[in-house]
Amino acid sequence: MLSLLLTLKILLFMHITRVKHNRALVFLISLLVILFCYSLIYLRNSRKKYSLGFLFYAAVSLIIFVDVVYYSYFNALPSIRMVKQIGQVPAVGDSVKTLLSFRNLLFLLDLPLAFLYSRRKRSIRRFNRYISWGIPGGIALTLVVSLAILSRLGLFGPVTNQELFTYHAKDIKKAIMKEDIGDIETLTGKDIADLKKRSEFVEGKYTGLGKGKNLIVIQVESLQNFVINHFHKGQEVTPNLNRLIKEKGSLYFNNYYQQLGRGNTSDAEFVSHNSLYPSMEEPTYVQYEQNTFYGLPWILRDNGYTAWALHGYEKDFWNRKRAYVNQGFQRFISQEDYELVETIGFGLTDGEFFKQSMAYLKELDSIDENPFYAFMITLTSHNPFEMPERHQYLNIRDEYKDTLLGNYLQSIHYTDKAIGQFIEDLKREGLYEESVLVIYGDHFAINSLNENDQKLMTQYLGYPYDLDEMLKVPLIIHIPGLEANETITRVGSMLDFLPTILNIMGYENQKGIMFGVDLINYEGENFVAPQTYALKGSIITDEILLEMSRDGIFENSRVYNIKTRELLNPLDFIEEHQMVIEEINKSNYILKTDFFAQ
Ligand code: GP9
Ligand code: MN
Repeated sequence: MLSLLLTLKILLFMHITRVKHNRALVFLISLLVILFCYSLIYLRNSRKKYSLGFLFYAAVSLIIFVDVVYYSYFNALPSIRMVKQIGQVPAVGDSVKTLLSFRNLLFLLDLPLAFLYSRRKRSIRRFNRYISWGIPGGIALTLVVSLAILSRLGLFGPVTNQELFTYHAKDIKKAIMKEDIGDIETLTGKDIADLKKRSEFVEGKYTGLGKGKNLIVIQVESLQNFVINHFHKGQEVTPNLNRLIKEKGSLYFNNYYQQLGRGNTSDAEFVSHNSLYPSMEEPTYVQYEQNTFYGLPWILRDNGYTAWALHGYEKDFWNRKRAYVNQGFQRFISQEDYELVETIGFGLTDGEFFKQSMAYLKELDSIDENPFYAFMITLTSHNPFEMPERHQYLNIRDEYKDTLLGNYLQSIHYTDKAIGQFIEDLKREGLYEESVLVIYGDHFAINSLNENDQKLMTQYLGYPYDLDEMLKVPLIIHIPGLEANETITRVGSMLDFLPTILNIMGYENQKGIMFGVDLINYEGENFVAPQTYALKGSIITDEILLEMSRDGIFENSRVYNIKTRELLNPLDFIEEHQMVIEEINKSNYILKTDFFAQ
């Protein structure tokens, strides 16, 4: 009975995690594992077998539940290494709640009934040794032979990437094998020279205009690019950002992508500061907390700056407090340094965060004669974007009221207002003209891989809401004293932030290796290599988006022309696909070997 229910749950799991290719084989492997475990349990001659049967059922149900909840947000299955991050779940409680759809909860709801069922009184049937060992043995053999055949057919990876039991078994094995140094053996001298050449400092447009100025970077929670210059019912959603973009001295990058791994928001920070790919095993701030880095805070410090980070939430979230030491921050102003006079969702509101941060910026400014680097992370516009009425300033169209989109527009509008006020305050304090001001979004707000949201957004925007629109965040750099105003349309990502901002600030990266390029002065072609939402091997260029197939078979990938939406043949892009995998592997090698410590 329980084995039958579990089989149904597997089918639902396959549906939710969108197993598209080799469905029958994926199902077969799951079925064999279930049959094996249940025959092993039920063909025993012990009274305990019913409790054991229930325990197995409950454990697998729980694993599937965690998988589908994780999948609903990240569009990937979780890694066992993420268990360490479990402590963060209460903090993101509201966001998790939105993922607890009835469909996801189904996996747990029947457990009490299953428990009662397993406690029923029944007579124990006796099995002889041949049956109680022979049947599970036979199934195990079939399973092993099936896996061997799959491997022969080159289908082992494609099936086990999608199949519940083997995915987790592979993941656990990987987590245990500590000596794993990634997918490449070494970085050759040529690799290093090529990387350095690509991100080298060249005198060009806007070079050094920020030299001697402060740098204030605001990383905005869930700020997506589509809200820029966007009107809802005649109301400007982000009037303050739009005004900043139009100002003299502003550069607006409108084809700029998020670049995240397992660390979400904290990876936006990590990648922007270090120009390295984030880890897909654990949040980089956790896994590589102790590594030596040489990113933006360090480089600025080596040029006399003092570097502080400011964020109105708990200092340990995403392991920030500990990771910031090796990232190069000298002080972290966190929740405990603010008065929690007004909170929404996670904690301190952006309005209060900016208001109270001004005193800290002044303190930072007064440390010495040298300029400072302030890295500020906002919080309020976090999923599920529910704002109290007093902060709902937009009049939302009826059909979008209380939808994720309607709520998001309200909350990002609120954050824009808070930023507008902060800019006014910077002007009043005389800091605006003395500082290069950078604003960018950390990641998307609305998931295009969720069918309902995708439909809602496509209908709302009037064009297909696909991965490209979802993964795009705005980057705005304001350079005081610059007469020009420019919108930079070439493709780029957070990986390119460090070389780009260093060139503007006029400081070279003397020691590091950067995987990004200077988006203003680099003359070659650029690309984006996502690993989350679109799996490793995916690539976005100025022309196309290649979404790597979830089963790992390249031919099953989807490629489309970003402008015309025309579908293209993936085989025409195999070189690009291999190149991005190499790039990521090289970057992983840097992290795994603690390269900058040598
Ligand atoms: C919390 C914040 C949110 O400090 O940065 O992180 P997220 O849930 O968006 O990754
Ligand atoms: Mn975030």
